[in-house]
Amino acid sequence: MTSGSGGTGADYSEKIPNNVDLHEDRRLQRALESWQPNFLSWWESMGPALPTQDVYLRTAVNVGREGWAHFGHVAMRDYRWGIFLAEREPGRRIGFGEHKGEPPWQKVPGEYRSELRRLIVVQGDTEPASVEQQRNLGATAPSLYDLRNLFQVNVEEGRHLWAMVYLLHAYFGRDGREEAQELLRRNSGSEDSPRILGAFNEETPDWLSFFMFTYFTDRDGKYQLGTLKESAFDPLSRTAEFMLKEEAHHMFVGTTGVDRVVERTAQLATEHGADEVAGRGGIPLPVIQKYLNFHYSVSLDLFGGETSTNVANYYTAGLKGRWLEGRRRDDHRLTSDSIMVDALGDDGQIGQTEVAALTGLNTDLRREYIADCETGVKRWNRILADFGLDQRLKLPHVAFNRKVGAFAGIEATPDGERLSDDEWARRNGDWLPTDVDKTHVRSLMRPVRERGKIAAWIAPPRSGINGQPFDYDYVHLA
Ligand code: BYC
Repeated sequence: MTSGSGGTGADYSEKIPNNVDLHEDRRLQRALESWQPNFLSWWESMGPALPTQDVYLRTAVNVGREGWAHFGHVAMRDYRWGIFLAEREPGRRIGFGEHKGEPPWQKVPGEYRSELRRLIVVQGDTEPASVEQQRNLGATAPSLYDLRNLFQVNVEEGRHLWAMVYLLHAYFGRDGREEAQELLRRNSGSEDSPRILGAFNEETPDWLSFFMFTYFTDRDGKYQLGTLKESAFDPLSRTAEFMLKEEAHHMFVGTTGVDRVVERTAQLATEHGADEVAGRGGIPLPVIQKYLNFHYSVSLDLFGGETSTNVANYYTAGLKGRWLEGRRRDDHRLTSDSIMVDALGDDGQIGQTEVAALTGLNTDLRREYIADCETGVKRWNRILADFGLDQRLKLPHVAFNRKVGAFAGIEATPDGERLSDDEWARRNGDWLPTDVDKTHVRSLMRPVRERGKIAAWIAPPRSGINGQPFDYDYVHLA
């Protein structure tokens, strides 16, 4: 592994691997070293429950374009969680808002301190939350390959927590250190101290949920990190940039995971008929659709309200930009622009309304996200078409099953027709997983731990990890 802290390589001789010259700031180093055992005890008690000897994992060693990761079998508790910022971009300028054109900030400006801290805390809170949600999945992995991918996602979410904790410790003094403690205290689904955002308090009890989560919810992460990468606060921008690199694999796990479930279902449906899929140990397409509906709709909530003064303020201040801000053909200030956002009309009907572009920025980001989600649905439908099947998957309407924003107070069908509360109560089981669906899916989740073998409800992957074959010994169980 790379050693020495010159260039962009990580210094692995230190207790906390990093490329931020941590040893030059003894106070900060000591503060982070005293948080480290708390992190490890959180990992032991809330992280992956399945005991393992070692796992074939990727560890970040460099933030450059080439050769940034090292692959090898490591005991998970010895994983080197480190602090990595992407390289500083010489001559970078703030790209939007009222400070557009000024140099980015290397310190936190006093007037934006609390907003910045809040954004970092919200982002940081999601990372350990997802590890907690996925804690028990190891017990039912469909193959050693999938088990390894789960653990890869888990250790990297742990590293993303480190990324946010570094910012809190390095730039927010005492209250930053307190927030870092709180990130380990809140827990997914806890009655007393739940995680901050809705989707991160939901269960991930089975592998279909895991693949949907990594497809839809991790993809919210991609888009939110994309906006933080634009931030005028340079350390946040550089952290987000490197996190996005790791995030790509998480979405690969989701995309190909759903691919493989759909493929297996399609295979069983062609061989035995659609009605026979469940009987033959597969997951019927209507159940896949319900899981999709659920994970997509709770992920839409993660973008906040259709209109938000918070987001307008974040943008104007330069804290959070738009997705691919540099490619937008406008003035990057948006003070006199407008946008059509999804809204509930005065007549109570689902429609659109025109608002100031700044307050509509959550909608702008959500739309970028929705367009990206469509690409997944297209690829899954191509699999169905290739098998000669007529059924198709589909994203539900933006008003379906929403708990945040313009449609939080109403109910709608996946086609976007308004429903009374009574009708919703009667019919939501047609669109969202019922207890019967969940029990069936869970009953299929029997672990497969033999090299090269795979559970009956999912197709094997096209290839293995890092050039290794599918039947590689990705995980040595304890
Ligand atoms: N649940 O003004 P509004 C990831 C609150 S995922 C509960 O419309 P804003 C990952 C909101 O806080 C990416 N509460 O919201 C994925 C506000 O409260 P206050 C995570 C919610 O601020 C998988 C009020 O409702 N990163 O990385 O414009 C695995 C009014 O809302 C929710 C970020 O989210 C909700 N869903 O936008 C691992 C980036 N939504 O102020 C990791 C940082 C809203 O009235 N966060 N509320 O008390 C943000 O940019 C913004 O805080 C949000 C909300 C986009 C989340």
